[in-house]
Amino acid sequence: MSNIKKIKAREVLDSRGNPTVEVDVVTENGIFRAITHSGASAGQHEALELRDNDKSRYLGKGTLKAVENVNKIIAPKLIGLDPVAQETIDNVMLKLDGTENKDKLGANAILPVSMAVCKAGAASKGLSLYEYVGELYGIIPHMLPVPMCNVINGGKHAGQENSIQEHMLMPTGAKCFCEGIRMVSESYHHLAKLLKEKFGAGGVLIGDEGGFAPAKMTLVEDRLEIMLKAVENAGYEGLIKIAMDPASSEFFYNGKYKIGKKSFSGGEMVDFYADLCKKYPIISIEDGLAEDDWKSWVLMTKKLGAKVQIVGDDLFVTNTKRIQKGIELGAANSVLIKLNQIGSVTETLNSIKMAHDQGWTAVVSHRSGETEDYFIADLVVGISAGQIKTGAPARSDRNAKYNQLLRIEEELGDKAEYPGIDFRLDHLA
Ligand code: 2PG
Ligand code: MG
Repeated sequence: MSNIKKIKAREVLDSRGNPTVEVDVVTENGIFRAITHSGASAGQHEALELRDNDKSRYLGKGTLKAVENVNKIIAPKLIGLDPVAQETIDNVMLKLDGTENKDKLGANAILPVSMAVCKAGAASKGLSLYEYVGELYGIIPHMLPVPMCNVINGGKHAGQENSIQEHMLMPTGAKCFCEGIRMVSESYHHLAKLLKEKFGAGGVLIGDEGGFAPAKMTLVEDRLEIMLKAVENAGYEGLIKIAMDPASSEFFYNGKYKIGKKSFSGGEMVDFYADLCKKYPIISIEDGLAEDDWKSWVLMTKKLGAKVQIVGDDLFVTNTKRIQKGIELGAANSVLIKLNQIGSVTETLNSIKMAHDQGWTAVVSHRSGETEDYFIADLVVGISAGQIKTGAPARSDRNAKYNQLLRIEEELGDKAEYPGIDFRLDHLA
């Protein structure tokens, strides 16, 4: 038995230079550390991210209250517990909070404790984190994910209003994860060259997720075309497909979607995507519609769902209540999974289970504000999700995840699988 001896939280910085919460859980096996992440295009229905709102520190974004909630309220209740009791420990924290949206303690207090406990639990059992997550989820994991690499950043991640947020490459034609990440990395460098030729240094400015943010390229068609040209120049035509996350709640005003100077109804947005899918090899669209525009989601799933993965992010916020509603309505066929949207490991696993039981896919995701913590890499393998979205293959906050996946693939050796173009098949569930 190596029960929890000590829990200590502190304020550290994330990839955007904003404060976030780091937690150490100490057991006889050592110190287990986790850091929570933070969104910019956050959904309205997410669990609460507690900020100090003290304008004299970090422009109001300080996290000292959340740190104090860990050190003074959560820690005393967890000392002495066995870290392998993940569900019990998460439930203790949920009870301590007692609100629907973690309004009292903050998801940014509860989640890093939950993640650090999970790492301590893995060590107690002598397992790698992905193996232990597999045990919690009830499977023996061996599936590496197809990465969704966001090589052109827009919207809130690039300081641009009314624009599509994420333009991603998915190396579905690779034979294994390490080949996939190499294909995307090479394409990324070819993209840099093309953008520099076109726009000079301004073309290779970087957004929050490590992708380029060419401000002058206002048309989505132009952005997709230059990405495909980069893929072709790298020699991978046909082997890399496209995924998009418009993050459309960010440009939805009074019932209308506004992209640049154009204005669309929900139905017109669906037609806009249908048209893009005819022209380009798009295989996945996330948040094509706004977080409460259920009717248009249903329409889009009916129209495009057979061919295209329709992923709900702000729509579902990793919350089983909203996923259940989506299943009943037929509003999507995939759920984006973000730990801090719901705020504990157990609840995250429950959301994944609900999606998988329905035959839907689950895409494990980073946030735009990330850190060196690569928990999601182990999570995605542990649940055999088959897809991860964690930014461009650039910047250490993003590559920390890809690098951990390379290590896991090496550890799995011959047992490692890579779904490639079959990433949507039911057997992944
Ligand atoms: C998204 C995410 C991550 P953010 O919209 O899917 O890419 O962005 O973390 O800013 O919500
Ligand atoms: Mg999103």
